[in-house]
Amino acid sequence: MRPMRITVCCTDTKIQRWLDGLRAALPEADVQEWRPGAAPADHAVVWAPPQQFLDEQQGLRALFNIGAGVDALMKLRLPPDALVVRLDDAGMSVQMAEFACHAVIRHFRELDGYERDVAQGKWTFRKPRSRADFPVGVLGLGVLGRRVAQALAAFEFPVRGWSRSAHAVAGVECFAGSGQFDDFLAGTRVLVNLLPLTPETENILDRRTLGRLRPGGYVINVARGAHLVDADLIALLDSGHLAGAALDVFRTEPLPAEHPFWRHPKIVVTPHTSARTLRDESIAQIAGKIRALERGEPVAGVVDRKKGY
Ligand code: NDP
Ligand code: OXD
Repeated sequence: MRPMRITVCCTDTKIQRWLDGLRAALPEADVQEWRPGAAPADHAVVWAPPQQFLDEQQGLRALFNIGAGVDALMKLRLPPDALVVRLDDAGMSVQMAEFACHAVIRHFRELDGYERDVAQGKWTFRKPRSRADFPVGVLGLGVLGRRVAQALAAFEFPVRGWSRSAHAVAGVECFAGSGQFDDFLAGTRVLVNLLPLTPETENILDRRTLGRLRPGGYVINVARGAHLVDADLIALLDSGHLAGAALDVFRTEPLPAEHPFWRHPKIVVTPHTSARTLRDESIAQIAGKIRALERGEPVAGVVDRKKGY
């Protein structure tokens, strides 16, 4: 019997480290970087593969995405019977919680203002603000959103969350479905976006929805750039309805040099770094799932192709 074949097709410049790690974790498998015309593999480990890869590898049993978001993959023609498996935390949720809490607290405690004051040699105080005036709303209560909501609740912010189906999360007021979206928004001042990008959620952060946030709203987008209508955000910042935004993801990445987000005084930009894929954790998770699938067992993190996440 031939050994199990695993093909790796990803844009990471350090692909050799993925190959070495997978070979060490699955010594029984034949692990190779994909090249056009390569032999059919059983499992694939991918990030942003070309369509040619998928067309040639129609017999795959599973496609392991080395990220949590599968939006780029779902736009391609996939092998019909392959399971699509996303990274299931693998060290991302704690990073996302750190990043989101930092962004919320920096805004709430006016740390940017203090930094400006100190740069001018000023020893000044601002009036302490009340957490009750800064309810935080988390869009998406999945692997990452739930962890973020709980971390913010631990800082005693009033926290609400919105998802497609109903959830119960301790310390979080939960809303579900389009029928409760406006109520969720109306009680939110600081919005953290952790939705997957699907046809239903694309452009969801527009003039109408952001306009429903409480006055002085703050937007933290750590999910995907295409959730946000850029011009609508800028209009609401300039009108004063929104106080600011922390943006980690963009429609075009890297963010083009001429994009107004770079220089807007109320926007903080980071380069898609809120929760990085951790190679060792990811390889361990993928190797464990490949072994489980080979034993005929179910695995977590399988994408529902109809829902798109
Ligand atoms: P999950 O799939 O675990 O969770 C998605 C959540 O969104 C679920 O609660 C789901 O609801 C909800 N949701 C999906 N569609 C809708 C809808 N139409 N209306 C209301 N709620 C909806 O994803 P993760 O938490 O793991 O990740 C979220 C996203 O974060 C990823 O898709 C990716 O785009 C982004 N990301 C960004 C990173 C970065 O570095 N900036 C790093 C990693 C991920 P329900 O629970 O009912 O299904
Ligand atoms: C992801 C990402 O989806 O890094 O994992 O954005």
